[in-house]
Amino acid sequence: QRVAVVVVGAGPAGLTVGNILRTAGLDCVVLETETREFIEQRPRAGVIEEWCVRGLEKRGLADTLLQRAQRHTECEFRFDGHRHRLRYVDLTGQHHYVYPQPLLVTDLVREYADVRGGDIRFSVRDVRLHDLDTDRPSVSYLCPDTGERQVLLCDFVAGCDGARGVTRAAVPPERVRVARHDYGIGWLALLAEAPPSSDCVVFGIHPRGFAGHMARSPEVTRYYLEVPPGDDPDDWPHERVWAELQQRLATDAPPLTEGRLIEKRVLDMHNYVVEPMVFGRLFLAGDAAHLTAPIAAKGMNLALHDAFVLGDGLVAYLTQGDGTGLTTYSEACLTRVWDYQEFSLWLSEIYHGTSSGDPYRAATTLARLRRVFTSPTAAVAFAEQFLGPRAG
Ligand code: RFL
Repeated sequence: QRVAVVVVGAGPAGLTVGNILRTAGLDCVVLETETREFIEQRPRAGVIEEWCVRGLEKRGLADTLLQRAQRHTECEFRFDGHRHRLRYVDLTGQHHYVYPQPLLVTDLVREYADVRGGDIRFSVRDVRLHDLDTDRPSVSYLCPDTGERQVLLCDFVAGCDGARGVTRAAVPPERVRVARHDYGIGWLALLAEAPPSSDCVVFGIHPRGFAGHMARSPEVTRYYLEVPPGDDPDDWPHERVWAELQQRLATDAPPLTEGRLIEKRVLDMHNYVVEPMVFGRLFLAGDAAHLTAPIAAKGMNLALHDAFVLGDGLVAYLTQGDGTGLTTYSEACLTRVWDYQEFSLWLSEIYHGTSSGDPYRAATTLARLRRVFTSPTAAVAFAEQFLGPRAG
């Protein structure tokens, strides 16, 4: 079988590329190792920036999101036992949308497969990429029903298979530079069956470690606790989790509303960036090309930015022979990727400096944080990075 583009991975990046290609009437196949049910329920991101929502809207992909997402206009830092609110909407005119990633994936799958008639193959096994540095690349995989190897000939491959996929590994090591950063800390990522305990995102900066509170829906709240990297989630039973959250987020605010923990996993916080994001006919997008630990809630936003640039670039080339978008793809994406990487690093020091055990780092962290609440210029600088580029 021959198609214009094979998209590997049905996450936010791959599904957005697929949708953009289908709108232009181009043939593509999306390959996904998991089932549809699984990807429509996998909990992850929730915070989407305004420019990103506008990008989805422009491509006809935000109807349900705009009906159902919550709009957030401020955030709260808790330190020194007090609450400090930052109304970022007043500083930037922008707000955050909160819309759980599984809902966005559900919308994107439905639009791609059920509305735009796109070809998507779930539960595929052993995906392999071939002849990427020729103009006749191909992708093969084992069919889940028959176990036979299927081959898809194509013009381009979009590598959108996330941090643990295979496409990044198909690039010869001498053709890329991989820059890595390990924060040396872990986060216990939790989902609680409990209504949010605040009307906005809350960051607890505490000598015992960072704690975060993020609404996901009226019934479900995401929490984070800084823990030693590699900690075992089983060492964090219900009582210990809630005692630690109550302590690290304690102020004059009412105690947190507790609930059953429906997800509990330890993330070892690290970042990487692959440069360039292109090898021959393979274009990497999203977490396959760069990872940002969820410190600043940027990963899915970057994945969608890549997808917009890549989808538009592929359409321009395949329908009009205009290769500009593909030639500048890597550079256009990496500028934003590095900007967000730097902000994550900056924010990480605020979150984790106080609990580092180093009194010098702890005191400079608090100085940095106080500056955001005493200098209007510092507040605007923070808000601009936190919200991302102005929506066009
Ligand atoms: P995904 O979402 O990982 O999708 C990749 C897809 O590829 C499939 N796959 C394969 N398919 C075919 N062949 C193979 N060999 C394959 N190997 C894997 C996978 O099953 C999957 O379906 O990557 P994509 O599209 O690049 O999207 C990236 C985002 O998912 C990620 O950056 C965000 O979840 C990061 N993130 C957040 N980002 C935000 O912008 N805002 C947030 O609030 C936010 N919160 C988070 C987060 C990530 C978290 N975790 C779990 C690390 C919170 C958490 C806890």
